[in-house]
Amino acid sequence: MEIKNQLLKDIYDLARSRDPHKPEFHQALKELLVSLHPVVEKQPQLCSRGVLERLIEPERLIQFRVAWRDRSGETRVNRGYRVQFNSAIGPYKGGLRFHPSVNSSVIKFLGFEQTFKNSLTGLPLGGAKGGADFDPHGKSDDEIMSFCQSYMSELFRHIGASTDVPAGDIGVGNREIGYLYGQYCRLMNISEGAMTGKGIFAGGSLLRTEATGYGLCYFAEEMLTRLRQTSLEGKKVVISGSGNVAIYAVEKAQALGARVIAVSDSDGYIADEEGIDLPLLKQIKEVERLRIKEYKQRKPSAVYVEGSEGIWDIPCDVAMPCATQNEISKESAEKLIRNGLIALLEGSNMSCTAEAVQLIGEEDVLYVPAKAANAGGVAVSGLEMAQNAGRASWSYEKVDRMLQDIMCSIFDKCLSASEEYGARGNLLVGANIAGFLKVAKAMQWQGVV
Ligand code: NDP
Ligand code: 2IT
Repeated sequence: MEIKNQLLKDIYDLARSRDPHKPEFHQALKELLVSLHPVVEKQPQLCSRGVLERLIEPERLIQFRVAWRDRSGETRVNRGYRVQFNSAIGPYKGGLRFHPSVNSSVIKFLGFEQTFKNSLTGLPLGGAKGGADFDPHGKSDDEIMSFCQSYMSELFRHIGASTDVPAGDIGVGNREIGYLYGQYCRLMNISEGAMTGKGIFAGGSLLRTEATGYGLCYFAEEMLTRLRQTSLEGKKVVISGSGNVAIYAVEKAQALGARVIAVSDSDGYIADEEGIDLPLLKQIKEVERLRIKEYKQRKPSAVYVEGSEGIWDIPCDVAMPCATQNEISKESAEKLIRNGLIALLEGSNMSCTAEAVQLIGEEDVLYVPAKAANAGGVAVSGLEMAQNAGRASWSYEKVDRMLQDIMCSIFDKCLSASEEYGARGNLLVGANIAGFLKVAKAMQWQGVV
């Protein structure tokens, strides 16, 4: 993938010279800039007033110490982050990730991507991301609570219902949101929706837990119907990961008649030709918080293989990576294509390496980048914010209908932008352009700030 336009090349070089050691951020930036070539040619005025220079620079990047005490009374210190990337179209919005791989490059790429994803939802949400290099694996419940409280003891001064609204991501689920939000309310003497993904009994929205995985499948169904005159019914689907996004992608794909034959975690993968046993998966992952290997113990007919990348060797019609960034290498993409892949939808943010994206783009495979495919999670977060602001609580059916409408409208926006800018059916180009246009127009309209 080459950046063709000189202005866009200069922007990329500027970002790299300013932040030479942020490879994930460079990757996400390059992927966007490559797609913007026709916009710069057609509407150069959209890039005047330094819109691109401003867009690549976060409005604020906060880094802080998180000190906490482990179960043996030892003091531990982690590094916390929040990047408030862009507020041109609404309050900063994006998840928190607790994982040892978190660093400022990962947080910046995630916050950058979030800006365009949130734009695609059609809701008034700016872009943000945060987290810490804390590893929740093997920690006791008390340790998790202690860490969350310490993390929020700094973050609380930077967030608020109309300022910045965090949510979950890798390693941050309903339990962690509870501890984080509890500490926020205590410190602020306020009980308002400054976070999403809250418990249903504390202002949370029905369907937020399921939203990302369900949204991914709603997008897949719409795309397969409109572009291939088929559906998920009867398709063989491989879904990586076994966390929040993966579990609810399995649930909705199965409900739509697909046969989901594999899931994974960072140690290895399970292949189950009979179709993944969803109640068993939920019991192991959500209730008992065990490794995916345990599935084989309880269902001996399944196969367990060490190493997570091997999951892409399994022939399938639809691939839904739902674990982490760059989980699909060029080699994995080659295997998927050779095995007859029809569609790949990114549930995880930036699932594919740049080489994998390039390769898939050369084939007749439907490819949906994360900013479009996994936008259902943040979309329902936006609906949670609307409910909180209106002191309302909507039914499951209402939120589900709205989620379906939002995912179908994101598909429409991607397809129309791809047509308008000369790349019909290229949903990567369409998502990047449609996401960018709204943010750029909002920034132009507000002047140089
Ligand atoms: P969870 O923490 O619930 O689950 C993450 C899953 O991915 C686990 O199975 C985990 O395995 C696996 N995983 C994490 N890191 C790696 C790695 N380095 N290599 C292999 N496997 C890994 O997170 P979510 O399900 O919430 O998030 C998954 C992806 O979806 C992320 O990319 C996230 O950014 C994205 N996303 C999440 C949204 C949400 O609402 N939660 C919304 C939109 C996107 P293990 O337990 O072994 O670490
Ligand atoms: O990557 C994402 O979109 C998320 N982790 C969800 C963000 C949110 O604010 O719900």
